[in-house]
Amino acid sequence: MPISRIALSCGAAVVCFWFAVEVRGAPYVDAVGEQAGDNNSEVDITGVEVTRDLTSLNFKIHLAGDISTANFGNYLIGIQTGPGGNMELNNPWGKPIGIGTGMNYWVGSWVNFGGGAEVYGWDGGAWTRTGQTITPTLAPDSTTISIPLIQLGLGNGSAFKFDVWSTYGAPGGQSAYDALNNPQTTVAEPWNGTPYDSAAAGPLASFTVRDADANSDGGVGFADLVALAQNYGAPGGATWAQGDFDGDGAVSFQDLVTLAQNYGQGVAAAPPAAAVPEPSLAGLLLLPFMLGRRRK
Ligand SMILES: [Ca+2]
Ligand SMILES: [Ca+2]
Ligand SMILES: [Ca+2]
Ligand SMILES: [Ca+2]
Repeated sequence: MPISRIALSCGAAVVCFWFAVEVRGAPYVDAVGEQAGDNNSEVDITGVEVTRDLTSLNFKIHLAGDISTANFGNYLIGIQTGPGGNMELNNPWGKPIGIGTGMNYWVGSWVNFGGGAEVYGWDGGAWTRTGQTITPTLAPDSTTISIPLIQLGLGNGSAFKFDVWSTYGAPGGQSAYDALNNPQTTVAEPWNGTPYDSAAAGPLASFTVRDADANSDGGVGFADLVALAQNYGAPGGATWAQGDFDGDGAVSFQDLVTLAQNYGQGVAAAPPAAAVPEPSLAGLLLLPFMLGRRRK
């Protein structure tokens, strides 16, 4: 019997304590049909999923149109990790798009010629490439850019804000046709290079990198425990989302230790009426023994 089913049915007294309120990180959703221009749905962002795995931060950018048919779209990500970012709405590709409160990293990607993505960091005076060119995973209506965490200076507990933009590569100097954090048209005529500031448009999206955060919602809680429990004992081939937190493909005691060490991080406190005790480290580590007992 999967451990999760034991936990969910409260079949064992100890496991009944393993409920906690999690901060749910729904996929980031954008309006549809509000992009600048009439029929260029390949630059109409409909949503973005952000996930992490052992080594990478993955941005899956969903578009309303087929990016492989009219494959001239450019898809950009601006990331604010802390003070000291670029506040002048410029970036390495010379597009008047940025975050007026500071942009520390900038990712530019294209989907023609097989696709590619470049990551740059702002050092206070200039943009500098970090790492090699990344090859996005392309689908008719999405492009997924997997960025090594180290290229963004991110680790366990790192929080950042971001926005995702669409535009075109040629002619140069064009502004944002769509922006994830704006349900309205960004600027009336982005082809004329009117600057676009995401900080002025509204609250930026945010994400927190957490070890053992299987479902990438920024917290380590019950849902992550369930993901691990459902795959506990897998000898190989498991993913981060399935509870393999050290990248060896197995879901084992070592992964459970990582989860236990991070359990409760980024998870909202339960309201008083529904308050239940947090699971203890010792309680979590009893999991394999309980599983063994149930299997007999
Ligand atoms: Ca949109
Ligand atoms: Ca939008
Ligand atoms: Ca989680
Ligand atoms: Ca593992």
